[in-house]
Amino acid sequence: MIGTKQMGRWIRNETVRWATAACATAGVFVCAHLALEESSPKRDETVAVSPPAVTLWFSEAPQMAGTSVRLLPKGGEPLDLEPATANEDDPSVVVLDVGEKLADGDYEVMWRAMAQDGHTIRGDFGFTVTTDR
Ligand SMILES: [Cu+2]
Repeated sequence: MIGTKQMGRWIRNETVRWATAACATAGVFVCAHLALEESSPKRDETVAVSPPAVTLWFSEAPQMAGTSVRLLPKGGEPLDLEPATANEDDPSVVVLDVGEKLADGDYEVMWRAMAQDGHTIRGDFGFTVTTDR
């Protein structure tokens, strides 16, 4: 005979197991709870002013220990910048200070974020800086 208490624990364990399995099956790019919702610059955006920062809005606060953002000219080496940081008021917002004026051209943002449960998601997107017009 299984007690009600044990049953409750069993259901909880099964729920955790299934949630974990769903995340794992979907692969590293999809995690049900952590996702990139918005960015600045946006994907494929052309900006007329060199952006002072690359900002990523996530669906929840990632673990910064497993989160990184790199900015690189298309086909080039990542720019040597200070590591991205979480916004103090809203830790689901991750900011990479650019700190220097970007030359006109195509750029790529490569990011990785670790969810509170340890799952890692990653992605990349590009934007273009065109100031001479
Ligand atoms: Cu997860």
